Parts: sequence; structure tokens; C-alpha cells
Amino acid sequence: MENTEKIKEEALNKLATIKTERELADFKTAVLGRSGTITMLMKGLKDVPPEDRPRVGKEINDVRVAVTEACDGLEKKLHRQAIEHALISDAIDVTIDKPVRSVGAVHPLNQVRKRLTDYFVGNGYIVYDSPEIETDYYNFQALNIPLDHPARDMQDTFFIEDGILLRSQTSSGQVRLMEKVKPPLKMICPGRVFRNDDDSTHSPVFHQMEGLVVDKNVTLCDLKGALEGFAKFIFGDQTKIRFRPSYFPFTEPSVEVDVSCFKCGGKGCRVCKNTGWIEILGAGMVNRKVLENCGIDPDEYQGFAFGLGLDRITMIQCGIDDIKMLWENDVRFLRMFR
Ligand code: FA5
Repeated sequence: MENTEKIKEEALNKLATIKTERELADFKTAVLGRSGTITMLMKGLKDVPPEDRPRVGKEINDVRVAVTEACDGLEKKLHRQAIEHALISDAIDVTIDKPVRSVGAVHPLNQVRKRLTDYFVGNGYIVYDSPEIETDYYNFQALNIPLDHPARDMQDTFFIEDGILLRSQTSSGQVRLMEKVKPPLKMICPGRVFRNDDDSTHSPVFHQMEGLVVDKNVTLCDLKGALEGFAKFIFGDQTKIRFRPSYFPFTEPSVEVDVSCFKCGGKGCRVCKNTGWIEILGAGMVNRKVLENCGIDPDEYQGFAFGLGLDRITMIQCGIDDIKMLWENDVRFLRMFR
């Protein structure tokens, strides 16, 4: 009797000092576990005289129940405290003022390319992808520029090996498409082109967007309308454009289109080489010979084609006077056009 009372008192005193779930688990093993003090008391019942056994057994059981209940109560309390502690220590302060990681942006050239692609697709053009490594045939011969033709000098070309070159114009895409798809057709072909050029408005790697429309009864008026619509869309109604007679072997007649200089407004400066104008594209009616080379009857179908300089258009849009800024990847410059 004395022993059980003492064990109960000690157990409850010890419980009052327990602060963590781990300590409580150790305590339960020591007192209520298989070799725990109370369990051992139960096992010792067999040594108690039979007449005292019910009474002593009840006393030991009362101690076991009291200690078990006290443990359960403390377990719930400690568990709740652990959750509350975790909620506080793991909490994220969403209002904290942390430095923000800067987000990238679409390159101004790609912004222009996307805007123009959207514009032309909205006007019924398909987008056609043509190879950057090209044969002499698609880049020149099929476009009515035979071997040794002086017009080859207009585009100082990088040859890889005999008959294989880096395309000097996206016009090669015209031929590749017309060989496969018969009219009526309307396509744009954007992409990189390469020439041995290098000054403030010429780069050895630059970007063009070819346009091609072939159908019955297509005229120069359709070309003018299409290009005026595009120029107004990209530069605004106030920008002046002009059509200049020109020469390309694959179009007849041919024109070049200029826009008024963004830097001097047309007065003349270094950027526009004192002309007041910046050339942005070449265009014309598709030469009969090119249609024939692609198996299209020029008496039945006519077409117009144009080749935009995307880098020039981006320069005008961004107000920059050196084409190198487009590929130097100076983040201070790129950030300005986010
Ligand atoms: C051509 O490349 C013709 N293929 C365009 C064409 C297509 C004419 C369809 C008729 C029919 P050109 O060499 O002028 O033409 O180049 C077209 C545009 O590309 C130029 O107006 C200019 O804006 C741009 N350009 C030419 N060379 C460079 C260069 N080195 N760097 C940046 N832009 C250039």
C-alpha cells in the first residue's frame, strides 16, 4: 500500500516536470512499459497473499489508471504546444521587403518580329520557315541571278563550299515555297541572313522578313497598298514613306521603300547619311522567270514580293543609331525596351 502510494506520487511529480513529447515518451516506457515500475508491480501481485490480492490489485490498478490519464492529458497538451510552436517558427512573412529578382524581357528585335508576324498573319499570310544554309540555286539562280551575273555583287555572300552558302536574303524562301505550294498563296518568311557588311546600319548577321503574294490579277497597286498598310501599322500615320524605283533581278518592276529618318525627322544627319530617309525594304512584282522556274504559269498568275530589314525597323522603333546595339546584349539597353 505504502509502495503504491509512493510510486504514484513520484510518477505524478515527475510528470509535472516534463516539457517535451520526447521526455514524455521516455517516461511512459519507464513507468508503464513492459518493464516499467507499475507493470512490475502488477507482475509482483502473484507474491501477495491470496486474501490481500484483490485489494492490492485494485490499488495498483488505480495508480496505473491515474498515471495513464495524467500521461494522456500531458500528451495532448504537449502536442498542441508543438503545433503552435511550429506554426509560429515556420510562418512566412509575406509582407517582408526582400530584393526582387529581375525578370527577363523579350529582345526589341523579337518584339518587332512578333508584332509584324501578328500583323501579316492577321492579313491572311502564312509563316514559312526556310533554311539558313542554302544552295546557290535557291539563293541566286532560281531568283534569276545566274552564275557570274553582276547582280551577285549587290550581296557580298559568305560561301561555305562550292554551291553552298549562308543565305544572303530570305527571298530563297519564295522559291522553296512556290515549288511546293501552288497559287493562290500569301506568305511571310522571317529569319536570319548573312552578308559581308559592317557599318552603323549594316551588320554581317541581320534579319529579314520576306513577303510573297501570288494570285490572279495581282498588280503593283496591291503591293503599294500592302506596304502602306504595314508602314502605317508599325510607324504610325505621321511617318512619311516613299517608293523609289530600283532593281532586283527577281522582281520587275522593282522598288525600294524608305521611311523618314527618326533621328533628324528628314532634315539629314549621320544616321540617314544626310538624305533624310532610311531604307527599310526592297520589293517588286515577281519576275515572270522566277514564276516559271517554280512551275507557275506567269500568264495566269502574277505576284508581288517584298523583303523587310527587321533590324532597321527595330532601330527606327527604338531610336538607336548603331545596329550593333541590337546584338551587343548590354542589359542597360535591353531594359529600356522591356
Ligand atoms: C534584298 O535582300 C531583297 N531580297 C529584298 C527583296 C525581296 C526585293 C523581295 C524584292 C522582292 P536588300 O539587299 O535591299 O534586298 O535588303 C533588304 C533590306 O534588308 C534592306 O532594305 C535593309 O533594310 C536590310 N539590310 C540589307 N543589308 C543589311 C545589313 N547588312 N544589315 C542590316 N540590314 C540590312
